[in-house]
Amino acid sequence: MMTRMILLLGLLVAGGVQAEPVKKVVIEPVGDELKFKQTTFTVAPGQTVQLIFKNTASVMPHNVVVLNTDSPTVVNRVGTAALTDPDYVPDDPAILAFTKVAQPGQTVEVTFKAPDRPGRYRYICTFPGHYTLMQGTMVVSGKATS
Ligand SMILES: [Cu+2]
Repeated sequence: MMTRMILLLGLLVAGGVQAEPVKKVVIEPVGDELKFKQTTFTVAPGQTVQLIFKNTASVMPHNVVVLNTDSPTVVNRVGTAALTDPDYVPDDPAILAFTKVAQPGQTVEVTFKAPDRPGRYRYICTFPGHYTLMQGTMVVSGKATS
């Protein structure tokens, strides 16, 4: 009993340093449409993000590619380059993080550190033909977690 209490106390102390060290975000598509159901989510500057993409579609493969910008020019550049890339994720310095392509029914995930700079960051699906419609915004705001 005593040991258990000490252990619990230790966990509380360790957990008290950061309120929410990891932000878990779950994203799904809207049926078989070229749309994310979650078109926005908010994280703290520098926060660790665990992004889970559940492909609930019945025929469409999708992925999630998070960019370090909200620029439509960059969205076009990455989306266009993805068309000819074997994995549909081009080598581009604007890509902050990406999941693998999830086939219908598959779940994929990626863990990454959010930018330190508050702002709006676009995420897109780079499966061919999807990026112009399949987009969302990661908002970085508030107090840094570290
Ligand atoms: Cu898609």
